[in-house]
Amino acid sequence: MSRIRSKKFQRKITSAAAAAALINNGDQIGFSGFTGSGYPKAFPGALAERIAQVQADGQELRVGVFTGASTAPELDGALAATGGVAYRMPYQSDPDMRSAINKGVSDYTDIHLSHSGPQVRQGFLGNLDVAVIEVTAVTEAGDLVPSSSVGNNSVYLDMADRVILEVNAWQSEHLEGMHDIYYGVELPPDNVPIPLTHPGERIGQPTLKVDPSKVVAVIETDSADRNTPFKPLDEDSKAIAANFIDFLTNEVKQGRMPKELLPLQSGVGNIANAVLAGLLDSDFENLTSYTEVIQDGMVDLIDAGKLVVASATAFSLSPEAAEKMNDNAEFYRKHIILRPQEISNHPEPIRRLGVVACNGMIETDIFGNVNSTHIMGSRMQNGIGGSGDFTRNAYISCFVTPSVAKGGDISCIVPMVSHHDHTEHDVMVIITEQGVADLRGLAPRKRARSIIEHCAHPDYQPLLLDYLERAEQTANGLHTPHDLRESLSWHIRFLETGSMRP
Ligand code: 0RQ
Repeated sequence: MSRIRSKKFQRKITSAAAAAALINNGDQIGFSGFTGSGYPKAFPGALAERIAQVQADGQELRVGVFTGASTAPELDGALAATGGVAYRMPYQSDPDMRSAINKGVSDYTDIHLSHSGPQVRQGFLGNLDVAVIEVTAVTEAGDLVPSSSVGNNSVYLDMADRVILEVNAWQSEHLEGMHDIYYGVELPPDNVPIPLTHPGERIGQPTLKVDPSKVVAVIETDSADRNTPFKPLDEDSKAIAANFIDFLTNEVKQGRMPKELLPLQSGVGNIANAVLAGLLDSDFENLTSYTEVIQDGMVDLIDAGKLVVASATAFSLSPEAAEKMNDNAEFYRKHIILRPQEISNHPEPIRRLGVVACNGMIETDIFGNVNSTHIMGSRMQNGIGGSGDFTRNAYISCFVTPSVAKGGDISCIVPMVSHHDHTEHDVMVIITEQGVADLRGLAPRKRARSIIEHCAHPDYQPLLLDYLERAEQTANGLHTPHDLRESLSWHIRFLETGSMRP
C-alpha cells in the first residue's frame, strides 16, 4: 500500500528537482532533522545543485536553514558546501557547516533547543517561507506520521507559508503510534501548564497536522538516516562511565534518590553512549529516561529489560541499531515516546520530573564554569544544543569529559574557560576518568580544590593548584580569586605553541 494514503496528497507527488525550483533567493526554510535522523534526504541535494547552477549563471541564491538540531552530510554538508547558507540555527555538527560558520560565510545563531521553536513563533527571526519535512506516511485524513525525529516539525508546519513533504519508505511503518505530538504550547500570556508527570505519559496525538492547502510538493524517498557508528569504548570513557555510576550509587545510598534513580538525560557522543553501556552492566533496574536523543545504549537497556520507558525527540543510532529499530518498531514503541523538542527539552517537565542530566563538554574552569561550544574562545564546534535546557533545570546536573584532549596538549580543566555556556550556578558535578568532583553546596575556592584534586590530569594538577594559590595571593577578592593577566594564558600558549604545557 502506498505510504501516501490521501488522494489529495498523491496528486502533489513530484521530483526533488521540481520542488527545489520553488525556492527563492532569501527564503528561510524550516527543515526536519535532529541528530542525523528524520531529515529530508532528496530535497537538500537538489537545492544544492540548483544553488550551484544559479551561482554559475552569475546570480545569487542564498537561504536560511532552520532545523531541529544537527542533520547529516546530505543536508548541512551539501548546502554549506555551496556557500549558499546565509543563516543557520539552532544547532549543527557538520564539518562543512562548521567551516562555513568559522569562515564567516554563514551566520549562525546557537540557540537553546527548547527556545528555538517558540522563537520562530515569536517572529523576530523573520518569516518562515518553506517547511521541508520528512514523514513516514500520510494518513487517509491527511495527517502526517512523523519519522525518526520530531524536533521542531510541528512549529515549522504551522508557521511556514509553503510545505514540501518527503515520504520516506525506509522508515518503519510501525513508527506510527510511537510519537506524542502535543499542541498545547502557546506564547505568553496564553501559555498553560504542560500536563506531563511521568516520562511515559502521552499528552498529545500520534500525528502532525498540516494545512493541505499549503502543501506544494510531495517527494517519495527510500533512504536510510545518517546513522554514524559509535567509536568502540576506550579506557577513558569506561572510567568516566564507572565514576558516574559510582556517583549515582552513592546518591541512592545516601537516600537522595530512589533505587530506580530519577529520569536520566544523556547527551550526544561516544562518552554519553559509554555511560549508558555502563548502566547496562550495573545493578540498576526499572530505569526511566527523559532526554532528547535515543542512542544505542538506551536501546540495549530496553532490550535488557532495565529501561522501562524513554522519552526523547529523536533517534541517534548506529546503522545496526537503526536496522533493529526498523525491524522491531512495534515492540520499541511500547517503551519509546518521541515528542516535539519544545516538550522534550522544556524546563517545566525537566524540573518537575527531577531529571539527572549528563552532558559532554569542551572544558571547565577550576570554579565549574563550563564551555560546551567553542575551541580556544573563538571557533565554533557544534553548539549548545539541549545541554543548557537540561543542565539549568536538572535535579542533578553533571558534565563529563576526558581530563585532557589532543594527546595531552590540552587540559580540559583550565584556570578560566575561554567561552561560557553553563555558569558555576548550574553545574553541580564534574566527572573525568580521574574521578568525580561533587560541587554541590561548595563555595568557589572549595569547588576549585575539588575539581583540581578529583578531575584534573596529573600532568596539569600542580599547575592548576599553583595558579589558584597565586591568585589567592594577588586577587582583589577571595571569593573567586583570579589572576586576570594569567587566566587565559593557557589558551594563548596552545594557540602559539600547540600545547598548553609550559
Ligand atoms: O576533536 O573532532 O578534532 O577529534 O573536540 O570531543 O572528546 O570526541 O567528545 O564527541 O563527546 O564532544 C562538547 C563537543 C564533546 C559535545 C562536545 C575536541 C576533541 C574532538 C570532540 P576532533 P570528544 P564528544 C544533548 C546535549 C554540546 C551539545 C550538547 C557537544 C572534539 O558534547 O557538542 O551537549 N556538546 N548537547 O579533541 C579543544 C578542548 C577540547 C577539544 C575536546 N578542551 N579544547 N578541543 N576537544 N575537548 C544533545 C543535543 O543537543 C543534540
